[in-house]
Amino acid sequence: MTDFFANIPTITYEGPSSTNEFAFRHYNPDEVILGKPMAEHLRFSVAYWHSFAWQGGDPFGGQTFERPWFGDEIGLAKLKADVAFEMFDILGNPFYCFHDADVRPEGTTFAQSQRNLEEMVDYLAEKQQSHKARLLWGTANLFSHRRFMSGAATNPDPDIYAYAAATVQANMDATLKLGGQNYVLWGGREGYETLLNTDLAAERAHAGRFLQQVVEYKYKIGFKGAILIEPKPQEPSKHQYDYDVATVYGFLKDFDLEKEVQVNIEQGHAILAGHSFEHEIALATSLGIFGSIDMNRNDYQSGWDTDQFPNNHGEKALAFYEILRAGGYKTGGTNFDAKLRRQSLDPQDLILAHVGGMDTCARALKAAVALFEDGALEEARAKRYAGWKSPEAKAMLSGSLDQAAQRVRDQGVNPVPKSGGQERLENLWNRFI
Ligand code: XLS
Ligand code: NI
Ligand code: NI
Repeated sequence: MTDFFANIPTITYEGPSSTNEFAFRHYNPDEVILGKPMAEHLRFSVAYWHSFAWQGGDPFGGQTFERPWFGDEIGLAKLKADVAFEMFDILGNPFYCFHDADVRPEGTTFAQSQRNLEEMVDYLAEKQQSHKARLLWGTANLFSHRRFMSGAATNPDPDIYAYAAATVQANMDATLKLGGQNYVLWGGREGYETLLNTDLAAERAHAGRFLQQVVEYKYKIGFKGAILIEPKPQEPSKHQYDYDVATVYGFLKDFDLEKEVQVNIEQGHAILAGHSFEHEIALATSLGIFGSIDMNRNDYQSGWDTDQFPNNHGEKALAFYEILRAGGYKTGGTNFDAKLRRQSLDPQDLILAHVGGMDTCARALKAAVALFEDGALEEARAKRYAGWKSPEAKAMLSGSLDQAAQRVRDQGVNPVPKSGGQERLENLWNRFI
């Protein structure tokens, strides 16, 4: 045991009226709703990078956090893992996620970085033996080191493509070894700063081939989890190729990967793309590519990815409603891709941030479940489209444009506009929040 979280108790459910800061008021992991425990609906995960690797810097200032594990030695990386699993025990989150760079010191050569990763993967495997948290997904950091400044798979330099391939291979091996349920690719620098120096067609083709190679490698090593792309429109690149769910779907279709790859949708990225979180989830579920979510909250004024912990359950309820409608997560989960504000220096801030985030999501889930069980919203939706059940309506879709038009010419179809009833449904929705 380290003393980092000294005096912080294990967090348990005490119910909505509890005033104990170190307790859940809504997240009750064992409570069965819609036939399964809340923990299985939510599948919470902690992001190693924000909680344990990030040092508190922003574009105008550097490190604010002082953690006993900061530094480039393997012993410190192990201390970091010790503290991480202590936090997972305190919170009871069933999952965690990491990039290679979060868990191991960077070596001076690829071989040394890989040895460091392997040593840390063995250490994390031991931790998983003696603690409950498991790996939701692994991923490679292909964006922080200066070698990746012009991209990874989309880099103009083929040597970087090779380096990215070796890095992803090592991370997929690590994910397999730790029993990870998904492997994520977020292409932060797979994009461009200026079209003036960019061969867009070549970069896109390389990104497509790279993803095919990742899928081929998945089968080669027998990884049974899902491969997930995490869309984001920009930041750090001016323009990122995996802009949003619709763009990713077109890309997957283009490279015959739409049955092989799904998406990991992040709230803040949806906002940056000019969408709502629930829009991105609904689109992905309708396309059959929904995988997992990165849960956070974006600042609506700042215009960048602020990765705040969620604290507005009404906002998240719509997202969970879409996930419920689609039948819930399969391999995915609710990963807190969220970080403290840089002034939140104390160990307890890390715990309280997650407690609040988990409670916000649990409350959102409960609202979504209640609305779902009530059924009135789905009834109204079904009623709105009921006309499409008629044989003439169905026939239009299998026939030609001319046949569809004929109904107007021959039968004198004269449509009567009907109310969409939005405010009524908004009132209904509000009853459950
Ligand atoms: C950055 C991304 C990143 C991915 C993992 O904006 O959200 O944290 O989730 O590489
Ligand atoms: Ni993310
Ligand atoms: Ni993000």
